Amino acid sequence: MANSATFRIRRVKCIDEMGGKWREKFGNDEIKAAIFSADLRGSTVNSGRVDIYPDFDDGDVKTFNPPKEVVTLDLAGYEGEAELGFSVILIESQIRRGDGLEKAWQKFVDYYEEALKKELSQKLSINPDQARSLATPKYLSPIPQLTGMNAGRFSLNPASIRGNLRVTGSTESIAASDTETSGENSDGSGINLQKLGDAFGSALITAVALIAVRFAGSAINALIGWAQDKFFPPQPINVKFDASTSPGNVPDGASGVVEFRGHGGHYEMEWDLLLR
Ligand SMILES: [Ca+2]
Ligand SMILES: [Ca+2]
Repeated sequence: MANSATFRIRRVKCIDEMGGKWREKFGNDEIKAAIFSADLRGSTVNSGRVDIYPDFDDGDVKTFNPPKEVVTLDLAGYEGEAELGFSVILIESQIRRGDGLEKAWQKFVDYYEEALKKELSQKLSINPDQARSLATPKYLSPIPQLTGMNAGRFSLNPASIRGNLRVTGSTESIAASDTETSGENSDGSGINLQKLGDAFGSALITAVALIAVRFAGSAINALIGWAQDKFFPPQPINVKFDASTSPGNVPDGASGVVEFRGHGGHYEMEWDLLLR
């Protein structure tokens, strides 16, 4: 069973250096990247500036072998079809760098917390602090069956078992109660943990989309205004994958290429998601 998903950069290609022909002739691009995301237990993650390559010219490709590991997300024992989102920012910075990345990160966190609060209050009537206290390690794990007749983890409908602590008078409820951490917040007794995981996932997808919209196109100037370094508009990556894929593998569909355009430049980044 996979415990985590790690976003990795496989390679970055400079299709067109930033600026016009004069800048391209006399200078090269010093490229870094930053990735924002959040895990299935409600923790936001920020890679900070990740060095890619300091001297890109047209056509240059920086390949990481093995791929460069950037951020790792806790899957909380989830084994179903998962969806995670990543906000990827490409940055060109040479001598000076400003606080644009820190401000972009704060925006991302604000969007995430706002979306999470809304999801939780509408669907579960709890707040983010309560949600995080319930999101214990592996809280989304399928619950093993206790009886011989139903031996095998998925002998009953997993969706009805997983984390549904309201079911009573059945083997599911016994199994569910047994996995609840003792001394847990008492609000936990009525919470569907699958819905809790869904709320964290939805808030993440919303935050990734909002940061892309907020800083798309000309609005990127707002971000550049904060920074000495140059930002490409943040690109959203949403990836759906089978979280039951064996650890050590990249699940089907959990890889791709994302493009960045801005400041007269054009780059592409090949990425994947490794489960562990
Ligand atoms: Ca150019
Ligand atoms: Ca050049």
